[in-house]
Amino acid sequence: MRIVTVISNYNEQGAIEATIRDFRENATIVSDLIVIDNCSTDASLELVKKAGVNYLRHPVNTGGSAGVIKTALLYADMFGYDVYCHMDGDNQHNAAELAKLVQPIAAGEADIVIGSRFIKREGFQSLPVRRVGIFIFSRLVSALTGQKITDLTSGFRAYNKRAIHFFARKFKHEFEACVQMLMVAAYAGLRIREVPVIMNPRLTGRSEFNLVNSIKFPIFGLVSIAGTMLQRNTIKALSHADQC
Ligand SMILES: Nc1nc2c(ncn2[C@@H]2O[C@H](COP(=O)(O)OP(=O)(O)OP(=O)(O)O)[C@@H](O)[C@H]2O)c(=O)[nH]1
Ligand SMILES: [Mg+2]
Repeated sequence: MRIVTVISNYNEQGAIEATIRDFRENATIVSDLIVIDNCSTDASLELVKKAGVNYLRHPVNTGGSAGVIKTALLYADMFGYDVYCHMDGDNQHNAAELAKLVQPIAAGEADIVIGSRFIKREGFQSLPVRRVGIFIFSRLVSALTGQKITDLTSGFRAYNKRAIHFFARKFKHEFEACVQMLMVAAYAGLRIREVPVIMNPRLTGRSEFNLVNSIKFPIFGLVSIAGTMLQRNTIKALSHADQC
């Protein structure tokens, strides 16, 4: 099984070296590593180069982390990887737990595996206001898709070949990585599974979660739920189509 782990980086000069070091020292899976840089303006890309890691750089910032995931899915599909593991560049995810994400895929039990911090409820649990939002939207998406999800904003995920190919070649629309991506995946017949993980607090840099986004995310979340429900049959048909 060929695995690629992608570290998503946007202005993570305070954490990217530690994230790379964590992967090199603690990952127990055999995996290639690449950093996808979303047009950082700080010194983080220089640190990636200094660490000698392969990298791709977007020529413009895509305005959010989903852009990196799209590039990663295309990259994994193009180079024929069986699994794409995703880690954030802010050192919130633990490379030692990558094996837990890959295990259900290797066993043929899941197409997308999410590392959830809300199963064992250990480690960083996010800010209270955000936790409430994650809880409500996770419940809503679970009810609408019939797949149990507790941590739909977790970026710590693994995708198998079927999931990679679907999002890289068949579903060509823009998507945001939380609500919409998981609903689309479920409607496409992809099996989503969660495993318990421990996350760390963000110690440096700037979060994607800020006052504007805390108002925007729930509104966008509801709009994407409604929009994705309307596309349900099209998504199903796409998942059965052979052609790109
Ligand atoms: N803010 C932001 N982050 C991006 C972007 N592109 C990639 N990222 C990366 O996406 C990852 C997730 O973003 P975070 O802001 O940490 O989101 P989060 O983990 O949900 O929020 P926190 O728990 O507050 O860290 C980080 O590794 C970022 O470096 C972008 O355009 N904007
Ligand atoms: Mg983070």
